[in-house]
Amino acid sequence: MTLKSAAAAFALLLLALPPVAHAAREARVIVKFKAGTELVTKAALQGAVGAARARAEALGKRLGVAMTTGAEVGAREQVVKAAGLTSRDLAQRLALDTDVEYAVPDERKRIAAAPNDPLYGPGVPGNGPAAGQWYLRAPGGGIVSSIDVERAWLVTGGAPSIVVAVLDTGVRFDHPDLERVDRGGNLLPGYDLIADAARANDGDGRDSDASDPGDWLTAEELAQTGGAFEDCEEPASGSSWHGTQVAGLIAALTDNGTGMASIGRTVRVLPVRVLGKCGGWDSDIAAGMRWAAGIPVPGLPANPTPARVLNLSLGGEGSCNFTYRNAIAEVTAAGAVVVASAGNSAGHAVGVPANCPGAIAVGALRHVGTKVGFSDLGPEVAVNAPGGNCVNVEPGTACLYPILTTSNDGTTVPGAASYTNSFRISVGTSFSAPLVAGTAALMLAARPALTPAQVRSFLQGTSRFFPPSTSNAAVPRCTAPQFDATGKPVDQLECHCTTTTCGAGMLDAGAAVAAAQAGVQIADVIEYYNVALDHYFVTWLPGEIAALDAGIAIRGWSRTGLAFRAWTTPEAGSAPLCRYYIPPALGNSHFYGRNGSECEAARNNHPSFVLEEARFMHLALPALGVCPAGTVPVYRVYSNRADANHRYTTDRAVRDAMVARGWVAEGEGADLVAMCAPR
Ligand SMILES: [Ca+2]
Ligand SMILES: [Ca+2]
Ligand SMILES: [Ca+2]
Repeated sequence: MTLKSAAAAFALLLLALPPVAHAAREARVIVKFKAGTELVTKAALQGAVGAARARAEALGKRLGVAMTTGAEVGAREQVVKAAGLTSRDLAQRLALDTDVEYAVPDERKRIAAAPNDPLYGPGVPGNGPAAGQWYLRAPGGGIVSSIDVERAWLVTGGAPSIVVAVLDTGVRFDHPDLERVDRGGNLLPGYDLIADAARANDGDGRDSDASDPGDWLTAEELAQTGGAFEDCEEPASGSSWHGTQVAGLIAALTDNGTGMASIGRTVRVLPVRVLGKCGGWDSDIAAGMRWAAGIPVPGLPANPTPARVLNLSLGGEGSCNFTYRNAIAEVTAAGAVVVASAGNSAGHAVGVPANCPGAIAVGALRHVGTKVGFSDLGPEVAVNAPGGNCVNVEPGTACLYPILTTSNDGTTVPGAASYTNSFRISVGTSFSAPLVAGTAALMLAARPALTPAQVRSFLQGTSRFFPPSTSNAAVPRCTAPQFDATGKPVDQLECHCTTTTCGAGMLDAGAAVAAAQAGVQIADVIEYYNVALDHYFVTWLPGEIAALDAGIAIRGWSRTGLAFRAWTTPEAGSAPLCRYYIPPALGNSHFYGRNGSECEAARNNHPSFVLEEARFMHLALPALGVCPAGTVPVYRVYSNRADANHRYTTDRAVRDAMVARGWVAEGEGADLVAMCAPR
């Protein structure tokens, strides 16, 4: 090629590139290479250290883009960078290459603490919240959403073998209510995954010191042309000590006569530092997730203490990408539970990575059990837990229900160890997620063999009902995330939670850990018939069965000879059935709601129905009328009379005979299947 034609080709290449909004911006893309291609095989000859660079350079040469390598994310998965085009454009071009499995923009995630709006604003230090650690105690005294951890502690006080990874800003190892394991504390060494030294704020890239040096941002840093934070969208702020705050809720030293108590008591926290100044990159977060779960990440030493639970109190807007999908699938397969905060955009859609398949997305409740204004919501939410709310919102007045936790006094570099309080508050889905992560750790301490799917199911299947929408007419019911005419998300502040917007219910740590200890239990559900009433009734409760059989306390019932099986603890894939008593005027009968929405409808539309059991038993639900493997259809027929009665049976012929008598089959699909019972 002559000099002249080289110049012409260069000019063409420049013209071919799309215009860029910000010349200084560098494209960052996470790329995963296909296995066994010539490009990958050749690059592997450069050894463990050189392979990523060789892959980036070879692919860049092929595309005519000067590409450099960034951090490694997983096997054949890495960051690549290039100047002069956007991450989106670079990802699109890379995705077209035949050697590339996928390429997605590497985006920033930020801490999910509540926004620093004036309503949540800071005040003067020195005063604790009116109700201390209200969020941990048994509900009562007008506090509805607290998680009843003392009941969980009757089962277990945790175990040092259960490790919870806190993927966050690092941690202050010098907090006397946390402390390193070798000094009698609950903090493992962990790792610092932040590859970018400016963002890391500790003078270097990835390293073995996960301590939090502070993540403050100055107006000067943000304004500096060509500086590391030129494209940062966050405002100037002091250091957050966010990782220390999250870690305290999970594993602050408890019963030590100092400071606060934690949920996990003796479980251990693995600090995995992925957030620094102006948040953190997806690439560092995904690499940190793998490392936390004990999955090898190129360039990092093996994790000697793999975590069973990963807490991600972080997120950003958008949909789940391949990087998070893969990372969550891999860590779940390795046996780790992924808990993520739903986000704090005032009722917009759940953020990423909480909206990814397999993540347990946690929204936030006020102390009275309604959705707190800042919390996001939607069908991806698994369960809700307290996230802190102030009630008093005048400047300078005490916040009544913050989530008190360990922190640090430093506004930039670390200062004295401290606790958040009514004036330096912690509120946000950042703090509801670790309440779930800590509960999951206790569940695993009670029964280490639980799978991630079982942990999710037990958390959901033992959660308490949200308060009925009739409890405060001034508060609207939550709806699915809304958008205005221009497609912009609409805020949805305090609202009455539903099972389609805030998950299965309110976290009940006591019930979840008790169920985990019991493990998967199955009982026979026995059917009875009362001739005088022409009513059917089913139960698995041994005391009730004995009373019905004796016919003394409860008269007139005899066994039909039919029975089916049901889970009495929330096995993975099952849905809880509520049990309502319909009073004499409306039927003198019992009704078993087959999922959250039927139970919700019963309590919102029929205030005279008496809730006897929120989670009476657990059955699987059919998908388009088809029951999952290992289960058999349960049919439900309704008498269609004033004395409303239902019959539940696994016998299709019995169902058809009832329909012939004028009863109505209630179910889905061609066969009208209502539920599915274990074989
Ligand atoms: Ca570092
Ligand atoms: Ca470090
Ligand atoms: Ca303590």
